[in-house]
Amino acid sequence: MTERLRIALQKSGRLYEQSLSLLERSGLHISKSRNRLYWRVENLPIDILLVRDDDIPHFVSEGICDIGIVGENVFLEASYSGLKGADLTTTLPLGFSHCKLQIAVPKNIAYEGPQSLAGMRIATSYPRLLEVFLEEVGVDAQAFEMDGSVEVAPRLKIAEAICDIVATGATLEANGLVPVDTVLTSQAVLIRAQADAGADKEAIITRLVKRFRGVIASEDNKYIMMNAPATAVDQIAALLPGAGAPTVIPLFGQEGMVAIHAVCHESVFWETLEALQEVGAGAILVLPIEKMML
Ligand code: PRT
Ligand code: ZN
Repeated sequence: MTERLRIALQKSGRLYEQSLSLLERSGLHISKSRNRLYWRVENLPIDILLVRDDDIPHFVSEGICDIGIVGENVFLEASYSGLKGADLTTTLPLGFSHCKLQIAVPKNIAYEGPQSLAGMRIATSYPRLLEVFLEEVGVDAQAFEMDGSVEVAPRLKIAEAICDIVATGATLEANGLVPVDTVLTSQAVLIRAQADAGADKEAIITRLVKRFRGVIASEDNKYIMMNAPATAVDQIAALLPGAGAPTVIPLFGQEGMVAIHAVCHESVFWETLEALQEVGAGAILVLPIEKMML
């Protein structure tokens, strides 16, 4: 019997919905029992464990799960802090939950580079990542660990600066703080142990990673079609964002006119469509791509 692969997912929170959606769009039929700890995949030998995101690196390191989806920030902090079991590695960046781990100081502080942090206490939930950063820039400052509400630390005089996750920047602004340095740029990643998981599990991991890549690629890619005079093909090909050689097909009954089809590997903006129209393209359609196998 094939050994079942175990995936660790965040139980609830910022990663949950997109992690689940990635699995479902990769063709996993998940039987979502009321028990929100453990779900079974019906059509593949996979089980899903729903846990707090901070537990995910530890579960994978200790072999309770084979792979996991977690923010790179949490993965690296856990790795730097020392894992009890196997060393881990990132297999694939997943393209969601983008954020930055940034150092921020009160607006009124004159910041002239990392040396301005010398002697400061910096509140953070990521002390190891902060210490590595401080070491790299050669600044002697103290990481002060807090579990949450890091952004209030300067106001409460607990610390002079903070090092926290920033997405839109609204939390910093609401607390009179400005970002001054970036410790890490992060997104959700797929993690696994560096060691071989055995033939059965390796085969299913390889299949999953291939499907994940396909789902991620299909999000960034669009299929574009239009009609145009044959004389405009070169100009049109040059305008298509991130497209390979387009397919050019003669239009029946319309001398000198062709249909042009292409897959664009980047976003297609309105400005591109306007530019295409200016060089003679008409009936332009931009379609989403449901699946890709690269
Ligand atoms: O309960 P559990 O422990 O599983 O979840 P959690 O509360 O520890 O984590 P969660 O769900 O908040 O975040 C999971 C992951 O999402 C993080 O580890 C990051 O990789 C990623 N992520 C993306 C974020 C944010 N965006 C984010 N904005 N994590 C946290 N924030 C917080 C940040 O701490 C700060 O308080 O949002 C605030 C800043 O947001 P802006 O938009 O005001 O800048
Ligand atoms: Zn957490």
